[in-house]
Amino acid sequence: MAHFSLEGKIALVTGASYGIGFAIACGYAKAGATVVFNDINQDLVNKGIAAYEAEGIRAHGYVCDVTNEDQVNAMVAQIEKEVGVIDILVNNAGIIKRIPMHEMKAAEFRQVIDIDLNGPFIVAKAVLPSMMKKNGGKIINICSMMSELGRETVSAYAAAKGGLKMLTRNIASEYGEYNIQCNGLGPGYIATPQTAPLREKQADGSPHPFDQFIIAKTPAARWGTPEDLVGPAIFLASEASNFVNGHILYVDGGILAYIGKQP
Ligand code: NAP
Ligand code: GCO
Repeated sequence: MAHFSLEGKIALVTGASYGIGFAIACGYAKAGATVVFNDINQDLVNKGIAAYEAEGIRAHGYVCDVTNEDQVNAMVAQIEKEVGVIDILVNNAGIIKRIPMHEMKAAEFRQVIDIDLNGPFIVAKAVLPSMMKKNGGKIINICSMMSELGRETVSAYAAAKGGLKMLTRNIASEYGEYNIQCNGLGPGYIATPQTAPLREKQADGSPHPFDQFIIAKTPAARWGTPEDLVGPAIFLASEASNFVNGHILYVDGGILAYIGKQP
């Protein structure tokens, strides 16, 4: 359907050598977009390019740390020169540090905020001028359950993702008149390298307690997969969402709606 087509569009997905970003970028390519991605070092970029090729996708990869404004500005200029003006930005790159707040160093807190909140600001700021000039664009920020909820050990991540929710709403507010839509995608608990520690089997082979906890908290009674995010991500990147702005689309199997199964 034309509404959901990304034909002729150029999409930059940050931190997309693997994981959620990679799945979204593959979905965008299959919907017709030209895929551009960055990652933190050449090794990851090379691995990413090979992974896209294995999917039959010719992706453009760049080494760029999203927290470094000079690197980001140089990357966007290089993309515009080599590929074209970016139509769709997905701020996906992110980290998490699971440390009890009273034990977390300020430098560790700052690092999470820098990558998960300052990074999306820097990259969105870099792509806005061209989107404003062509009077159109899509910015999609990868938020989280922690944009709404807290839990033990993730103070920095929750602060960053809560801030990212409001940055999303502010970009929507400030740039809607340029036909730029900025929305958030809020994944639930997704099986990727980032959550692997929460799913590791116990020494006796039993499931990780957190694994069981998430199953009980999710009406769908399963972890999400990166592929569960692809359709919603295409929706937010396509013309089908041209009047959706400042919205956080949670793709969580129902976690936020559910008190949880009685033990
Ligand atoms: P992941 O597997 O850890 O992948 C994150 C990617 O971002 C990696 O390629 C990572 O590179 C890259 N990255 C980290 N710091 C970067 C920087 N400074 N500049 C550029 N790239 C950088 O994570 P994921 O599970 O796919 O998550 C992707 C996004 O979804 C994150 O924003 C995460 O917070 C969010 N999210 C994840 C879940 C979940 O359950 N998995 C749920 C909700 C939201 P390295 O390999 O070098 O670290
Ligand atoms: C955690 C998890 C979560 C997920 C995701 C949930 O430790 O609680 O890593 O934060 O990554 O953000 O939406």
